[in-house]
Amino acid sequence: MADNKTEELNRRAKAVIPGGVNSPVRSWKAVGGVPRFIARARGAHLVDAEGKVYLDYVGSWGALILGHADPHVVAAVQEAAARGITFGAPTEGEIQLAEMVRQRIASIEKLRLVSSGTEAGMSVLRLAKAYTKRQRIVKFDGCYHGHADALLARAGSGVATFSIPDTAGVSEAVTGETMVLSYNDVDETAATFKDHGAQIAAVIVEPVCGNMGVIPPAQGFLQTLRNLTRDHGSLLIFDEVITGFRVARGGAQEFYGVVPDLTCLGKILGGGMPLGAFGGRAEIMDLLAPDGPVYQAGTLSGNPVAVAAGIATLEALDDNGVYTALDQRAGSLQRSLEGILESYEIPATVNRVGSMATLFFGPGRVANAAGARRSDGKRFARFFHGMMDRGIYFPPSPYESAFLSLAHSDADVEKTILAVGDWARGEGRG
Ligand code: KE4
Repeated sequence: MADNKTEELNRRAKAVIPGGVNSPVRSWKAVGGVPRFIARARGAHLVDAEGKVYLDYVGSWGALILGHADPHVVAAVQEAAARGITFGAPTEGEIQLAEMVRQRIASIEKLRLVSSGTEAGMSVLRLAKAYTKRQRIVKFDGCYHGHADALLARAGSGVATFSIPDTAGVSEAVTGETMVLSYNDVDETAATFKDHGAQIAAVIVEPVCGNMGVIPPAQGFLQTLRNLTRDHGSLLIFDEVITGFRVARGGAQEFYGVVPDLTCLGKILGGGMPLGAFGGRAEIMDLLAPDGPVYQAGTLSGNPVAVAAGIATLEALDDNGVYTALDQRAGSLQRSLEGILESYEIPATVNRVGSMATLFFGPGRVANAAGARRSDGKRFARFFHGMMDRGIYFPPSPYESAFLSLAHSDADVEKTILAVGDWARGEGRG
């Protein structure tokens, strides 16, 4: 239960901020209860306004692969800020970060820095439509690419492949050119291209879905998207806002060996500061203003303080073995949790790619959005609060990824395993 300081902050917040939060998932609406207000954090731990300490598996939704307040990142931010916070003019740091991204992700010959993943997704679609001179976009149910209007769409009813708005305030005129298919459904995607391929500007996909919980791509799914888009003159866009620099140094495209035409980046790219990017082949990117006809802009795009945080973060990820270490520690946690839950006869499955994972409660595997929606949200809510009571902060939604950082220790993993066992003992008694 939240104490009165948290209740008081929540009351004040709701008086001046819609829902008391600046992004809906922070409201704990999916799990109930009162969200904690965070006062400070370091490494793998958060401290809330009551002074309570939590082991953090949210990591600011995946941005903090180094952990909170990493000393090198903080120092880089402080030094950059002391030189000036924003200039509205080009800086050498923006070049350095762009060169570092290109060195890690070879498909990105040129990139444009923006201030969020939403801006990256919105801008990359405009660019893809201009390049192909087509308007139709394919996305997948359960994948999230930020809140640009055309992307807030869900599959239409019946055989209709054209989507309907998934939010108030957006008209069918806006989502009417967006086709929403089922993630990992190769046959449906092939059939859609057979009937509509000549009108499809691009497919945008999370190469590892992180927004319906973690759903890895089925064997061959990404390669099929690559083949279909190439065969029909469409562009393949990997939304690597989560997976970029998370699942491998070169992102999911390195991990799976499938190369898109365009890529969206965010989160880790900025080390937790507001930074996103989109990039790809120069012949496509050169369509952007000022040289090309596709307008895209931003007052704080490539902000020097955010860029400094990003450079420090990517440099820290160059240490040999960081991805192996993350994968091994996350794998150990996954096997332990699956074993504990099975021993208490609590049906559950952990979907994991590297250091991003989701615990789904319920029988069977989860391979798409429909499967994720069938999972037991009530049991997840009990799990979430059971972990909070034991000082462990999981994402407050069954449709999000948990993240392990380089700041998580073996002792942190052991504490988590013991806490889950303690919770499962009580839960297992029903
Ligand atoms: P932002 O506009 O929130 O920086 O990025 C949008 C975005 C784009 N693409 C992917 C794959 C994403 O996961 C996101 C944002 N992720 C969510 C959580 N899954 C951010 C948390 C929030 O909305 O508060």
